[in-house]
Amino acid sequence: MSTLLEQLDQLEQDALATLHNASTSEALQAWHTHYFGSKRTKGALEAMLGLLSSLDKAERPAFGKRANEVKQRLLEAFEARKAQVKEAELAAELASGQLDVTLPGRPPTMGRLHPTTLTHRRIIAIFKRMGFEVYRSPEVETDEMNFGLLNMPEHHPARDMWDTFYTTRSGVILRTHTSPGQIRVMREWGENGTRPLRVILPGMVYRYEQVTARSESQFTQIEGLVIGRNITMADLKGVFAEFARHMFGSAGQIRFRGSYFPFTEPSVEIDVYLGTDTPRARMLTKGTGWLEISGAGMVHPTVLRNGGYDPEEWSGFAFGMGPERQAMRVHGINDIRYFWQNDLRFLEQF
Ligand code: FA5
Repeated sequence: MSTLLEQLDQLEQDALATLHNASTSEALQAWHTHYFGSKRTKGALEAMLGLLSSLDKAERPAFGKRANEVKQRLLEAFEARKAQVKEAELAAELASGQLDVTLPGRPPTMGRLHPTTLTHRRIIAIFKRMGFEVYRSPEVETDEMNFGLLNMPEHHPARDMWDTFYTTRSGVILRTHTSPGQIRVMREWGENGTRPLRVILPGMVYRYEQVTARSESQFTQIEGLVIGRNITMADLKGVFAEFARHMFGSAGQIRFRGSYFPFTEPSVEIDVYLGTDTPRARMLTKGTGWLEISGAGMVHPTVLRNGGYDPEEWSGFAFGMGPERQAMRVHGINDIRYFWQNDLRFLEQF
């Protein structure tokens, strides 16, 4: 017994002496591993405890108690030494001048809004000033909403106007335009066809079509819908002209051109003038000087009826505009593909 206790005393003395001499974090770690072991190795203290079984039963409690005292003492001494060494290391690092606290910090880089978001905000602000509310409708739509209820029953040839992304779920598609939102907002906010509406519906649309400098397969639209008792084509022209004045400035010219959409009658398309002075303008306008920015027209009676309004009593106009095309006119962007390529050199300019 006495020899084991002596060995324990000796271990304690040795340990305290080597701990005192350990002056780096690495040396401290090595010391700790030597006496207390690691995941893979047994420490010296534990090895000694293993000898407990070789003692007489009567001697075991005294040895166990002493071993615990040694363990506590060593752990406390280790923590104290660790704090001293850490402080000394920090002081040495500061003194060696490797850390220049006068160096300016790195400023965090600021994120910014996407040009499409900025354009949407600008367009929405203009329409809000004219008393429009904003309605959001889903990007994943039913065939019925996107086509059927907009006066394009199955097999209607006008469905070919939009090349559609179909999903694996029958009757579910990615919307090709924001117009299905017309039906949704009439049904949801129209109070069974009794409430006049003045809304815009912004959002992403998808078309399985050829990507060119003026056409993307994923882009945004802002739909507009006004329903009231005596709404006429003159209201459409007035609202759109007012919008264009704010968007493109008083020098910006727009024109209305007769067109066809199954859900409006009569229908028009609206162009903004880019001119033909530069190769870019000629390319984007196919040499005409005019870039199409919106489809529009008087809401078709069938569509009013599908939204819950009596076409004998109510009339309305609608439009569906392309914000990216307008941003191209406002900022002189010559290719629509820049919008969704995520090239920071482009995006950082806004
Ligand atoms: C439509 O999508 C109709 N829903 C618009 C409408 C709404 C008419 C309400 C009547 C009443 P169109 O396919 O022409 O129409 O698209 C409308 C606008 O979206 C275009 O004028 C153009 O500005 C923009 N646009 C169309 N296709 C693309 C494309 N591939 N890439 C970028 N912008 C596009």
